[in-house]
Formats: sequence, structure tokens, C-alpha cells
Amino acid sequence: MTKDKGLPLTSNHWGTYRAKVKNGKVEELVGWEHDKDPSPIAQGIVDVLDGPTRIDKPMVRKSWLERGPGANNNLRGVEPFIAVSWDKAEELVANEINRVKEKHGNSSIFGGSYGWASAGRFHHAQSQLHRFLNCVGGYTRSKFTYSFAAAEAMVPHILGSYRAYLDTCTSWESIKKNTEIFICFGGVPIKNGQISQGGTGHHYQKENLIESAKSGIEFINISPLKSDLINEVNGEWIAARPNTDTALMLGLAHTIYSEGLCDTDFLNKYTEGFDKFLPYLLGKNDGIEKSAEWASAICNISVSKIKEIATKISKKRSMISVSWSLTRQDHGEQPFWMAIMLASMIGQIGLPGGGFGFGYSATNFIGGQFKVLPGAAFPQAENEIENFIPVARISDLLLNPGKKFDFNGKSYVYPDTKIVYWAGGNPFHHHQDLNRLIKAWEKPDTIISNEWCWNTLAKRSDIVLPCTTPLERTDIMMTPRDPFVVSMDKIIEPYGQSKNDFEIFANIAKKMGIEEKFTEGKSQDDWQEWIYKQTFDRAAAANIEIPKYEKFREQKWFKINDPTEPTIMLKDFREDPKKNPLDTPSGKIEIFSKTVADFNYDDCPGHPVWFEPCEWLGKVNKKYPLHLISNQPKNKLHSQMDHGKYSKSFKINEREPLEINPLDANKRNLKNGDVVRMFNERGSCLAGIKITDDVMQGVVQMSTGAWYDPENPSQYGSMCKHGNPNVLTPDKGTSKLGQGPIAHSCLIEIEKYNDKVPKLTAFDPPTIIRSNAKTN
Ligand SMILES: Nc1nc2c(c(=O)[nH]1)N[C@H]1C(S)=C(S)[C@@H](COP(=O)(O)OP(=O)(O)OC[C@H]3O[C@@H](n4cnc5c(=O)[nH]c(N)nc54)[C@H](O)[C@@H]3O)O[C@H]1N2
Ligand SMILES: Nc1nc2c(c(=O)[nH]1)N[C@H]1C(S)=C(S)[C@@H](COP(=O)(O)OP(=O)(O)OC[C@H]3O[C@@H](n4cnc5c(=O)[nH]c(N)nc54)[C@H](O)[C@@H]3O)O[C@H]1N2
Ligand SMILES: [Mo]
Repeated sequence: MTKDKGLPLTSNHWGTYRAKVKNGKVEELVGWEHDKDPSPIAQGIVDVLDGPTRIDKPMVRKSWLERGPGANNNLRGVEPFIAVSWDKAEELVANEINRVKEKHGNSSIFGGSYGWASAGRFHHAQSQLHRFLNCVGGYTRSKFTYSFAAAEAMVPHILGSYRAYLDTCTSWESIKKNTEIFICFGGVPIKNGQISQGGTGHHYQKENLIESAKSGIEFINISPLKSDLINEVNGEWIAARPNTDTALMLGLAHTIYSEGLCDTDFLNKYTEGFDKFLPYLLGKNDGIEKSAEWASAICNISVSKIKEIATKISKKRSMISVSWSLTRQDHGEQPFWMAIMLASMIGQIGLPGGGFGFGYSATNFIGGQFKVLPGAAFPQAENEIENFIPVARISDLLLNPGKKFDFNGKSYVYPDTKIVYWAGGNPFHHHQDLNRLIKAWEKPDTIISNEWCWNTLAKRSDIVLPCTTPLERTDIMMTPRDPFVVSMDKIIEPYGQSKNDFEIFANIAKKMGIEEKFTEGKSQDDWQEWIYKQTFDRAAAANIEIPKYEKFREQKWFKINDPTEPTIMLKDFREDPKKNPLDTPSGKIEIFSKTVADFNYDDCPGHPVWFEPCEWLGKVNKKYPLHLISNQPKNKLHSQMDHGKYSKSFKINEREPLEINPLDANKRNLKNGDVVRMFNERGSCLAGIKITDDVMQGVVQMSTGAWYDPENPSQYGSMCKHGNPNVLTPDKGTSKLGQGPIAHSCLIEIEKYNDKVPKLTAFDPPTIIRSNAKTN
């Protein structure tokens, strides 16, 4: 790849690129000169910056425009849109927000708007929306993320914080020099390392993995997919049944304890409550010893292998890595708790290259070694409304106004939602059991979204406001997880009449008489300068020298020097637990948490336990015998740019690929390239078959991200023609504690699709009625 220094710069969650532009059109994005391993994902946007999938004007659903809020909600995603002027659209949104505010109160506005949006510091869609909604009196928000909600609720009870340790995972530099065994539950799939939230200047996950293997580290990949670890590292693949990691770790813990390999000094000095966990491990109360034999029957891994791993990891310097995906399953609180427990028994927490890590599997930045730039953000102002939902309870919220729900030790009530406003996320990508969501989606009077392309969210909204892409605006790439700071150029003009999210909200605010409150009299450029100058002052206070604003814009980027000392998670705590206690009630690692025990939840007791997931291969299910793993896509970020050439080039017969083991394919008479129907009680979708030994028997893998494409959009439960796995996944909370999503606990069946394969319509825009004199 040529480096093309001097061409305009842009950043996104998948890297930093220089743009080749001709006649006002982006021709190519090339990884910039500082990235040794640029991600090809960026190419996905080049061919869809214009064309039919791009939204060029504000649009309003026909019945809503003609008859007002709540009219024919069942026709969302079915009936045509009418193109309107910005003036008209702003007025409609302003009036509707005022109506709902006055009649129902601000808690009836759901502005959670979960999603990844794009990477620039200022044009961050959620921050813009949240500030705007706070200026109008507040909104019902969402708490935590789809990525690891169960851990966000649980780990603070065990370690005092989750985020603090997520961002300080032991760095690759420490691993390369010290680790002997790297055992990774969920692997370290390099497909995921292409991404770094908020942007990155250089990709280093693959290089570090390969160097780690070269330095002699033994990798053990515990995963349903062999491909979760690249062949170059020569790891051992252990295909445990999905969702049984907690049982496997209990079997390891039992062996370590019974063979006298347990580091009791560590447990005594640094942890609390091992004595309350031990009876469970030894089966003193329930009569079931959590032995290697017991674990073997659950995980389908041999007893000798479990014992071998237990001995190995306790005698050598070991890093226990747990992928974030382990939290996105039924009882997803348990695997992280149990991993911390296991690492405590080995006693290497806080030592170089030892202990545990949350998700070397997940993104580029985990394992990075960088100084944190205390960057400022666009201020969101105060939310006066206290109502919230755990992020993945969106269908429950819409379906059950007034109903009580449990969450992390307390009980709350779902408010009655009249407006849903989404900017920068795609619930028809991220949420489970889409057919249930579609029912729930009919409830609110009004659904508004800011989007740039005609994806399902846009198609199923009442008012769609067209926004720009990062290539059409200036911004600053700056995150606490990357040493590079990049001045993002406006590379092309905004498409059609699209506007930046800031402009969209400033104009609506103007119609509502609160423009000054929202903008504080600052333009977009003023705000970017303000954010940078705030950061400059904070950096100076932290003794980090960065260029002045004007200089930064001129020189385009800078890099903060990487610290020379490797990061070692919990090093300070290990060195002096009295001086550096954890933020837990005991100041120690809480193997038993009295706080959690006192919640009295039947699905989450006071120490880690194995619970059978609601759906898994250990419970014989003749109707749906295959476990579906819907993991992150290698060729895009979630649903973003699924309509681009790059993602499309991976489809099989225009359908999302489904990987299957040869034995399972033979049983169903399937060949490579066949189109199949995947189904269970919740829904069905088509997929294209790829047969591979890389997937364990009994498991099938289909990445997330294919745009939902119902065969008959007006029929509830209609088959998705394209391959969105979330028509199949269950919509249930991990437990009363975390209420996280459980996409990875999903059983299905597949069969060859013998009918004529229907035409794909996922990327077709809706019917649009233009030039309506009355509305323009
Ligand atoms: N089955 C299954 N489901 C899953 C998962 C799984 O493992 N399995 N993983 C879950 C996880 S971890 C996550 S994080 C979620 C991800 O779910 P999301 O983050 O909701 O998915 P994205 O496709 O990234 O959605 C971002 C949206 O923002 C829009 N956008 C981009 N830039 C801008 C902008 O500047 N302004 C505005 N207004 N919009 C913009 C994009 O067009 C896109 O529609 O999915 C979850 N869902
Ligand atoms: N290219 C690309 N990279 C991404 C993203 C993307 O959309 N595209 N999304 C980003 C986001 S938002 C997130 S949250 C992270 C997510 O990071 P992860 O959660 O780590 O990503 P996944 O790919 O969902 O899961 C990793 C692997 O876990 C394995 N797995 C699933 N269930 C089990 C199980 O029960 N036990 C074991 N042992 N293994 C299991 C699967 O085989 C899967 O490939 O990825 C980020 N990186
Ligand atoms: Mo995520």
C-alpha cells in the first residue's frame, strides 16, 4: 500500500487513512504512513458515499406526516416516505418533542441511542443527541454496553471497578517478556483487532501475537472456532462446548486445589471470601464436587486435558484472557468472576505477564502501552430525568410501561415511551430477537433517527434526518486509548442536503427557542477548538506536552510518547495492598461478595457458580441441535458499510456466510455455496454455506452485521432473506444483576433452502415520494 503523505487525513474506529480524491469523489482510502497493518474495512465506505443507499433529504413516513404521531405504526418499514424540507422536518421534530414533554413528561422520551456511531471527538452522535435532549429537559437513558454489560455490573463488586482494569490490561511488552502460557477463552481473533473504539493511529495486535509466539509463549485457544487464533502462533485448539467456560474454570480450580497447587498466601493476603467459595467447589452443600470429571461432562473436554492445563497454568507464568463474548451469554456475569477467581488461586495477579486480562480478543488497544491523554469531550449537560434501562432491555421498555425490573441490587420501573430518538446506533443490528423488537417498535408514537444510509433503523423510523459521514466534516481523532491525535479533514462536500448531527440539533433547538442553550453561541469550529484547548490545559496539568491548537491543525497529527515501563495490571495493589487497596468493601479481590449475596438473586449468588444456560449443547434439543455463534464480523464494524463493495465481496449467493463443520453439513446434505434456512421458534433467515473444519461439531458461526431484510415487511415474523442472526437470538437478561444481552446462547436448526432464492432487497431504499408542494 502506498503511503501518500500529504493527502487529506481521516480517522475512524478502524484506523487512520489518507484519501485519494478525484473530481470531488473519494477514490480510495490508504492506510497512513504510521500504520504497519492498516485494516481493509475502510474501503467499505468508498462506493456508498453517494448513490441510492444514501439519504439525501429529510424524510417522513407517509401516515405520520398525513395523520400525525401514532398513525399506522404497524406500517413502519412498509409504507413510503415523503421527502420534506429541512425547515418542515425541524418544525415537526420540535413540535413533537414539545407535545410529548408537556403531555407525558420527559421520561417518555427514550434517548438511550446505544451504538458505535463514528470516531471523531466532536461529531459523536450520541453526545450530540444527549446534550440536545438534556437542553430540552432530559430523557430516559440506557446504562452500560452490549459489549459486556454483565461485566460492567459485576466486576466492580469484585475489583472495585471494571473500566479501570479494562484500560490497564497487562501490555504485550510485559507478556512477551514474561508469560509462558497464554490461555485465551474466546481466542484472540485478529479480525477484532482491526477495531479500536474512538480510532487508532496504528494496529499492533497481530504483530504482538506473532512476536509473543516467537518468544516461546504457548497459546491455548479455548473456543468453538479454531480461527479465533491465527495459525502463525501454533496454539492448541480446545473446542469446549460454547457457554461452558465457567464449568471448565471450576474444573481447573478444583484440580489446582486438590493437587495442592493453590497459592494460599496470595488468597489470604489479597482476596476475601475463598472460604465461602470452597464448600461450593468441593460440593459440601450440593453434593456435587466441581471436579475435572464433573467439568469434563459439561464441556466435553477430556479429564486428562483439564488436569494437564490446571497443572501447567499453576506451575508456569500464565495469562488468563477472557473474551468479551463470554459476557454476552446467559449468566454472563460468571465467566469473568470465575476467571478472576482462577487467577487468584494461581497467585500471579500483579506480576509481569501473569494474572488475567479482559479481552485481548476484542480490540486493538487492549494490551497496548500508552500514556492516557486527559482529553476533553463535548459537554453533555445534566440529565434531569432519572429513568434508565439496562441497555439491552429496549424491547421490555417499549412493551411493558409501568412494569418493575430488577437491576444490580435495586428495583426500577419502565416509563411509558412516546418518542424514541436514535442517532449513531442501529437497534436492528444490535438487539436480540428482532421479531420481538419489531412488535415493541410499534408502541411509541414517534421514532426519529439521524442516519446517513437507508439501513433498517432509517427505514423503520417516522422522521429520518440525513447526516454526514466523517469524510464530510472536520474533527479531531483523540481517545484515551491511543497515543495518536489526528486532525481529521473535510475531504468531500456533504452528500445531498445532509447535515452534521450538531447542525441538525442546533436547528431543532432554534425552533424550540433553546438554540443558545445548545450551542452556547459557538460554531462547530469553535467547539472543536474549545475541546482541544481544554485538552491542552488538562495535558499541561498532567505534564504532557502537546502542540498549540493552530500548530496542531497545521501539522495534522502528533503522537504522545509511549511509556517505557510495561503496564502490569494490579501491580500497585500487589506491591502494597494496604496502601493501594481496591475500591471494594474489603479493599481486596472479592471472591465472595456480601453485597452481591445480599441482593438475594436466585440467578446470581455471592460467589461464582456454574448455571446451565437457557440454550446450550448440553441440554439435548432434537428440534434445534446446533449452537449459533454470532460473533463480530471480520469485514466491517457491526452493520456499518454492509452495503459497501468490500462487505458484499464476502457474501455467498448474496447471503451472509454461515460456517459449519463437515459432519454437520453431511448430515444435512449441504455443499459449499448452498443457500440454507436457519430457524428456531423466534425466527428464520437465509445464509450461504461455507464448510470448514475450523468450526467445532455442533456449532455454526454467522457473524453479525447483515442488514435485516424481511421477505414480507408487513408480516410479523417474516423470514430475513439476507442473514441477520438476531432474528434467531434470545432477548433475555444475563441475570437480575447485569441484565446484559445473551446473543451467544442460541440454538437453531438449518436446512437446505429448496425454493427459488428470493431477490435481496436489504440495500434497496424505501419508496420515496418527492416534490410534494404542500410539505416542501
Ligand atoms: N447476535 C449478536 N448481536 C450483537 C452482538 C453479538 O456479538 N451478537 N454484539 C453486540 C455488540 S458488542 C455491539 S457493540 C452492538 C453494536 O451495535 P451498533 O453500535 O448499534 O451497530 P453499528 O452498526 O455500529 O451502528 C452504528 C450506526 O451509527 C450510524 N452512524 C455512523 N456514523 C454516524 C454519524 O456520524 N451520525 C449518526 N447520526 N449516525 C452515524 C451507522 O450508519 C450505524 O447505523 O451489537 C451487539 N449485537
Ligand atoms: N472486525 C470487527 N472487529 C470488532 C467489531 C466488529 O464489528 N468488527 N466489534 C467490536 C466490538 S463492539 C466488540 S464488543 C468486540 C467484541 O469482542 P469479542 O466479544 O471478543 O468478539 P466476538 O468476535 O464476538 O467473540 C470472540 C470469540 O469468542 C468465541 N466465543 C463465543 N462464545 C463463546 C463461548 O461461550 N466460549 C468461548 N470460549 N468462546 C466463545 C467466538 O468463537 C468468537 O469468535 O469486538 C470489536 N471488534
Ligand atoms: Mo461491542
